[in-house]
Amino acid sequence: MKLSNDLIESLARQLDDCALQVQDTLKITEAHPDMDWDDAYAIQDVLRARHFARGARLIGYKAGLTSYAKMQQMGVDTPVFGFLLDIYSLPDGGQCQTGGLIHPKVEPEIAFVTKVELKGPGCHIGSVLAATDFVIPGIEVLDSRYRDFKFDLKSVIADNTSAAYFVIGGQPLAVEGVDLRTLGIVLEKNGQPVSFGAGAAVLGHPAAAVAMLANHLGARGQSIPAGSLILSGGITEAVAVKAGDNVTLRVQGMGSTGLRFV
Ligand code: 0L1
Ligand code: MG
Repeated sequence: MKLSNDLIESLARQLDDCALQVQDTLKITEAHPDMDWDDAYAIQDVLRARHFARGARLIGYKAGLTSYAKMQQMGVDTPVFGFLLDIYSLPDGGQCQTGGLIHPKVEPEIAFVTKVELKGPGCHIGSVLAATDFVIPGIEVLDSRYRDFKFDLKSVIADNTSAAYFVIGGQPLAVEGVDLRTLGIVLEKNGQPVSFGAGAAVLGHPAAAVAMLANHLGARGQSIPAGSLILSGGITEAVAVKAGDNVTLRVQGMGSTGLRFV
């Protein structure tokens, strides 16, 4: 680690304040170019502890930047991982308040719900499928705290990978009943299809992203508990939204989920 504990605390507070005050900031590596991966995840850990102190609860994890479309969109070359809290969850078909967000975007995802603990190292697609209770369509609402979504990997990890909200809905399916690689998706904004894709866009198989997450956590002495919700990453690039927009994700054989931005 390159940063002091005090600096890690202060950077987490800076990012937390940005979210609470709906203000953006420059990516933190501008001022701290020497920070390393452990520093980035340590800042994320402090951010999570600040949420816990306010009463939020951990409900799962997310993998981000897991598709080549997203990596290309954001100019990076490797996935990142973050946490999901109960306060990020929105009701299916419900409202998302844009007043509390800086510059929201949405992305279509396959969400996994686990039935047994997943602990790396050594997790692979097979272990993830064996540990999955069901998969379900999900839309993640991203809101980077960085100006114009301009960040590098360490900055975005510290910022909990731009997590803001998510919705899941439609038809949950057991993984035995679905080939997640060929699963087709359509994301609609205001009734118009705006992006299309298939599950294989996420690292060849969305379960590969969950395996990477389990191995990442395992390297830090952590695991994915049974009953966790995991967002496996955007299948397409993210789409900007504003108040007045309606967004629907349709997933082949799994129905749809959606949000209204107000
Ligand atoms: O879930 C994601 O893929 C987000 C990772 C962070 C990058 C972004 O804000 O788009
Ligand atoms: Mg995502």
